[in-house]
Amino acid sequence: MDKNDKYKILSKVNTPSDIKQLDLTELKILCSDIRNFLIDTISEVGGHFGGGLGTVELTVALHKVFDTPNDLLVWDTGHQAYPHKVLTGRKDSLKTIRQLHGISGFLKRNESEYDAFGAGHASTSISAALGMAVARDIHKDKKKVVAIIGDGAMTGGMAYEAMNNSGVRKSDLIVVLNDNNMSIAPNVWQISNYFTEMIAHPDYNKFKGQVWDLTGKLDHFGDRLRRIAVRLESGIKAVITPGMLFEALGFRYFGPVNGHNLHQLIKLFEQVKELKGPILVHTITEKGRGYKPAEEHTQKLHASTPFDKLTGKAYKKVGSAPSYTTIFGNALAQIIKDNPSVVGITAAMPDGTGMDIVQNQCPSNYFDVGIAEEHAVTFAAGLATQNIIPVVAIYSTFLQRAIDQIIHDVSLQKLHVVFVLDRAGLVGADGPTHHGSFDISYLRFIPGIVIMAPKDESELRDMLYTAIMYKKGPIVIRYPRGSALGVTLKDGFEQLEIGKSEKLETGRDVALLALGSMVDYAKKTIKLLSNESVSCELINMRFAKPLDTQILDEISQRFHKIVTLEENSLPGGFGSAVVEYFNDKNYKNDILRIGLPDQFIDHGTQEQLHQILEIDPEGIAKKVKLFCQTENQSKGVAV
Ligand SMILES: Cc1ncc(C[n+]2csc(CCOP(=O)(O)OP(=O)(O)O)c2C)c(N)n1
Repeated sequence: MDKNDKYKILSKVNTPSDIKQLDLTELKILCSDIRNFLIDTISEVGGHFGGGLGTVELTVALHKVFDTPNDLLVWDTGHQAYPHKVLTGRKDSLKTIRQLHGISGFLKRNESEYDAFGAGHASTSISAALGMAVARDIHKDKKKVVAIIGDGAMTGGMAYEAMNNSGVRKSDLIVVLNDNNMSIAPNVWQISNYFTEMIAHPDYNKFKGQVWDLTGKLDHFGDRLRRIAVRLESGIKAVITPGMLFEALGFRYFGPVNGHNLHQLIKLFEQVKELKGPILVHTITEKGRGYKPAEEHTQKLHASTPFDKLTGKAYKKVGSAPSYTTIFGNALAQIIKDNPSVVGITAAMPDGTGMDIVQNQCPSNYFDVGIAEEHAVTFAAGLATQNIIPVVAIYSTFLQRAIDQIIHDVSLQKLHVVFVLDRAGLVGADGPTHHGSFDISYLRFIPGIVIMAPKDESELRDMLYTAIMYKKGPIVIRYPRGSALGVTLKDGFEQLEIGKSEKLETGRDVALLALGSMVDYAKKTIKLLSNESVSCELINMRFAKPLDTQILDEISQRFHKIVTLEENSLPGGFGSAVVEYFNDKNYKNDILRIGLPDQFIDHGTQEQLHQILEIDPEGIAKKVKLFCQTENQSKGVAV
């Protein structure tokens, strides 16, 4: 079938100006086209899926009513903005999404003038939108600012900080709460339960009609009418209006509206567009809407690798080893069964972190705190004061949120909290917002903290056990995204000595000090270099802090040339720690630091990115060979 026949209206739409003249019937066909286009494209190339299917009508209504890009749409998190990408000049490039040199899976200011604010981490939109609204007021401009935030992102504290500040400032700002009752997993938003009960209540539905008549069509009498309405109905209203919370924060609340009813959405946005002050529009949508397998999927197909369009099932990669995530989840569940004072904590990522295994096997030792990394850490600190051993599993990139909590609430008080950082290193398709490039740098300066990285999944199990047995304070394990190496696992666990490395190969010309995922790459590098007659010693360092200073002293004596290898940003990383130590000891060795460069790294597969950055075995071999051939490098060269 010709593409133009298949997407009848979408084929004629490239930018929001193309939808301004469309009537409701045509707009409805456009929505259906966008859905089919998303299903056709994302089933082939993979990507975030369910969120976008749920925001089709919302996106069309917003671009129909608002004058984008002059009016500013600020999407939270970003994975639900695929329909926005389709309508804003990126229809043809959607098939490149999340691929090397293709468009981003999230919002990106330098990708489109319609992306008013970059996103990837949750709960930022209201703060950014308020900043834009205040700037507009300073410039005496007229543009509208709209933040679109999901109910999952609403579990993040920053959203409330921003709402409180908006209520106080009273700038004109519209917040659309896209409530699909789902985060990635079912949402843990207490307010959402409240909404659900209230919305279903017959008294509420009867009453809502009356209040809406009085307050919904606000003109310049609106405030007065609203006050009267509130006074008249205060008894009932205090009990049953879902908007109470938002109104207490200074927002006028409109809703809940059916977020798939295009007519209702357009009418409502046209009305609230002209209102003053902070407005909250509460839309109820369904994640995965219009695609049966997604609607029925427990996670509403939040994201997927390429999948079969008929069944919604992802095509399976054959023969890959279990992921580090699964190995971790199983190991933690095994440990909890022997020691019930150990608990697992996730910040809205049960499946992503492997904590779903603990949830299934040891439900009373499992806590999902919502998208609230800061809270997760201090909650863990509280547990630790009462002789519970909390294991907090958070992606490296999201733990960035909680640095002060790690310093002030955990480390300063020497509380025994185990931090498990999945996705440490380059994550691939999610790109710069999600790479776990910085955790060694943002943790290493904290006094007393222990930071480990396993060379394979068996060592991950031992490190988890070691961390749980440690008892003396905060202890961190970082490991990469994806399949582990497929090594044989033993049944039990071994407790490792803190700060002790492991010598894996003895060599003559150069010492490779490798951490975590880089140990396996170093082994492959050594094979490549053996053909070039370069003989390498290999140390699995295991600890970025404390360093194994005994082995460093020994290596400094035996080798002039030393290479550090890590999958962390070079500034402040493991290699920097080694260089600091050598400098403090006045050792004069040549040190080459290999790791992630001091830049934000775009998206692509992990393999592609490693290759481009020359941190794959071939790239490392090239660098090490050159280093060995060069005399008298200055100390701590980074490449
Ligand atoms: C700070 C942070 N923690 C965790 C995540 C991972 N994450 C991505 S989307 C998502 C759920 C978002 O739910 P919601 O805002 O309701 O959007 P929906 O997917 O339902 O459209 C989570 C937890 C994130 N992006 N940012």
